[in-house]
Amino acid sequence: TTTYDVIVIGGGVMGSSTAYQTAKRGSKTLLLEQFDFLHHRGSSHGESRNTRAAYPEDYYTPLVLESNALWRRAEAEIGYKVYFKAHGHLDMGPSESEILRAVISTCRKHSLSHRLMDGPEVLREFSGRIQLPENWAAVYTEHGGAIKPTKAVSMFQTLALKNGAVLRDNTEAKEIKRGENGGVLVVAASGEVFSGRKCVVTAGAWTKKLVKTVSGVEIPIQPLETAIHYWRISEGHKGHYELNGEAGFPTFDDYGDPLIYGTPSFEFPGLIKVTVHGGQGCDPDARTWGPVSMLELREWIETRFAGRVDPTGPVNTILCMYSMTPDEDFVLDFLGGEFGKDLVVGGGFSGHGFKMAPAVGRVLADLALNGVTEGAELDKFRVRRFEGNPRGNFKGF
Ligand code: PYC
Repeated sequence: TTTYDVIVIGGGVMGSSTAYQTAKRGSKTLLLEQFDFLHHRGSSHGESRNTRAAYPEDYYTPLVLESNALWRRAEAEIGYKVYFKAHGHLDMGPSESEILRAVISTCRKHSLSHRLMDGPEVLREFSGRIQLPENWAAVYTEHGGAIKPTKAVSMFQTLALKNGAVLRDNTEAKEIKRGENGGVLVVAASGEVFSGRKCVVTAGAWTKKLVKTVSGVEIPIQPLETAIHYWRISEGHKGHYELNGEAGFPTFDDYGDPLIYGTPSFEFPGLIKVTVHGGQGCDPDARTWGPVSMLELREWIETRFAGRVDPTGPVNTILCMYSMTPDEDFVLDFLGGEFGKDLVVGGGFSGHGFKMAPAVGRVLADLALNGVTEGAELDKFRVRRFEGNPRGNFKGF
């Protein structure tokens, strides 16, 4: 039987990017997905994911900047685009807030050119389309854009395949065990057994369940059901108000409570994405698919867009899942225990990881193939940072 160099479990964006990386380096790679490839039950489907480099947590910025270059490289290899630039990115928050200070400090640390603007400046810069509350300010950087998620996953899978990877969907990993001569054995629900020297688990909202089943280790990665809402842009005197990238509209994060974020209008003409960060705790195998509250969004839209977006209700909604950790930082680490360095976990992307998938794939491939990596502050991403507090202190979900 074949022994793979690397078996990647989970064919969402992180697993597909990892499989692309390992296959491109000449490693015999198997990518397993429990459902159909490009399914809509996880966190990697839909029309857009934001990118931004000016993170309050400065250790994400290098991963974003590296990913921006890697998105371009993968696009060149496949021959189509998945990354679309907006007119920069705007972070809004109370003028004296810790979070805006942190964003500015990140910009300085990583030499990102940025502009701090007060309310009237924001109104002028964005032609009266964004209105801040009193005593609020905003930080503008050029690094804003959106990635087409389903297309991006398909791109990585195709590139992995072109580089010799084997891709299997509708193959659920039920068990991961030690092989007799080292390495790992992955047992599928069908009973089929796959042998690998290394294994990478990138199972998204199923990561906690799978890791617990195979090792007893409970990583506090809480699946959340979330909804991404699209709102109708009102008619201006020349048709729809232009809230797209070409007309100078940014991606944005509003650091109020709750955190509200969105993209310019480019995916569905005449609609703009405005949505809330977070969601409701769920079992990924028993979801409610239920209604999600959006009261706070209506009021936000009414005031922030100065009447240019219809606040009555979203006209389109896409359901999705988060894999939330208590500190909203990722998990990129060896599982340890009996698996030592042979089982790597990439999970807990907490609703903000997609943009970094190329760098995450690079890091997970490094860990699996070389046992070490650089360019990522792994101390922030350790499995064991939750020890002694296995349920974590979730930030309010
Ligand atoms: O990925 O930029 C992001 C984001 C912001 C809020 C939720 N996700």
